[in-house]
Amino acid sequence: MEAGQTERYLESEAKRNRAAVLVLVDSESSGDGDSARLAAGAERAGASAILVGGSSATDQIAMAQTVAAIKAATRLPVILFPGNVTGVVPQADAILFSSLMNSENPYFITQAQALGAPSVLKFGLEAMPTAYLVVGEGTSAWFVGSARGIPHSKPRIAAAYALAARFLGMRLVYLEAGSGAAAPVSPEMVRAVRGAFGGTLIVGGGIRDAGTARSLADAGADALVVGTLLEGSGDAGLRALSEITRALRGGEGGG
Ligand code: 1GP
Repeated sequence: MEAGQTERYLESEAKRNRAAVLVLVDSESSGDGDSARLAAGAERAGASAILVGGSSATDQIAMAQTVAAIKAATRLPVILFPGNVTGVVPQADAILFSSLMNSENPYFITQAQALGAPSVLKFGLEAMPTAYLVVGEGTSAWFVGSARGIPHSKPRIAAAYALAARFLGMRLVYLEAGSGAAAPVSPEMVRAVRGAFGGTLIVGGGIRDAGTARSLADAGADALVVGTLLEGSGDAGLRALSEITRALRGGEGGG
C-alpha cells in the first residue's frame, strides 16, 4: 500500500516547516459550530491539518457531524484520530490507522483495527499506517487504551518500539504523552526515536508553548499535535497557536 495524497501532504508540510502543526478537535467537548470556527481559526493561525477524534470521543454521529462542519469551513485536510471503531466516520480525508503497540489489551493492537477496516474501505478513507505509542501514565489515552506507558525516562524503549514499527512497515509513529499531560514527551525521547525511525514522526500531549514546540521539532518531530491549548480558550488559544506555528516556520536550518 503506497502513501496517499494526505500522507504526502503531511510529509511536505513537515519539510516546509521545522514541523507541521496538527490541531486536535474533540467532537464531544465542542458543538459543530464551535469546531468549525476553531478549525477555521487554526487554518488562519498556520496549522497544517485538523485531527478529529481522541480516546474519549465515542459518539460516532457527533464525530461525523464535526467532520462535515470542519470540511465546509476550511480547506485543511481532516484526518481521523480514532480511539476505537466508533472513530471511523465518512467525509474525512484520511485516518491515522493506528495500532496502540504498547497496549496490554490485544483489542487495541489488532482487533479494533480488523473491526474498523471494512468501514475505512467503504468510506474511501486514506489509511495512514501508524504506530501509536503511549508515554507515561494517568492520561485518558493511557487508561482507555490499557497502555503500559513507556516511562518518560526511558527513550531507548520508545526507540525500540519505533524500530519494530519500521520493521513492521508502518510509515508513521505517534509518540503520545496524552491529552493534557503534565509534561510532554522529552526531546531526548524524540531524538532517540528519530534515530530509529525515518518515517513521519508525530508528537503530542502537553504541548502548550512555542519553546516546547521548537525543542521537539529540533529533536526530530515532523508534526506536533495541539489540542487542550485551544479548548475553550478562544482568541488567546489561537494566539498561542500562531506563536507555535511562527516558531516552526522556515524548515530545517531556516530562520
Ligand atoms: C492528545 O496529543 C494530543 O491525543 C493532544 O494533547 O490536548 O495535551 O494538546 P493536548
